[in-house]
Amino acid sequence: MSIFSVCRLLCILFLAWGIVGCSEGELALRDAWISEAPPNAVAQAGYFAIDNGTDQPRMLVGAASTVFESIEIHRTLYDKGTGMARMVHEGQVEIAPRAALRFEPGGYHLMLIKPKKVLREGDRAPITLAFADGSRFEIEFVVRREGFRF
Ligand SMILES: [Cu+2]
Repeated sequence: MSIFSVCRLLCILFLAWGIVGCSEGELALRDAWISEAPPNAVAQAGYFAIDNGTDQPRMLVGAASTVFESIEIHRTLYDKGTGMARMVHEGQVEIAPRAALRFEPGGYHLMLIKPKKVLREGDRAPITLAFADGSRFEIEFVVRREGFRF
């Protein structure tokens, strides 16, 4: 078993326990969860936090999973005039050096499109995050019932 796969295994275990995050090359992922959706929903949202412990910006450029037909990076924006929310499809998101970025309801989210199975509270889904430098991180998202929103 390579060092990488040991790290990845620990990462998946730790995220499953919800105790600590995962760190590979000083990029740490934590608090990965998916909002439970109504049975016929064509999309739901995934959230997580990234800590960039390096001196270089890191660019998240995509995500994929065997559990969803496709995944897009979205951001929810509010029109101050109307109070209406709308979602914007972001091609990429930069995580600044020595900074953290949180994907959370009402902000950045992974738009998880066409789930291939119904995910219930407590279920887990692996999602691979892809970065501009070619690195990829697979992490397990845990389904939570926290109100269906983006
Ligand atoms: Cu969205």
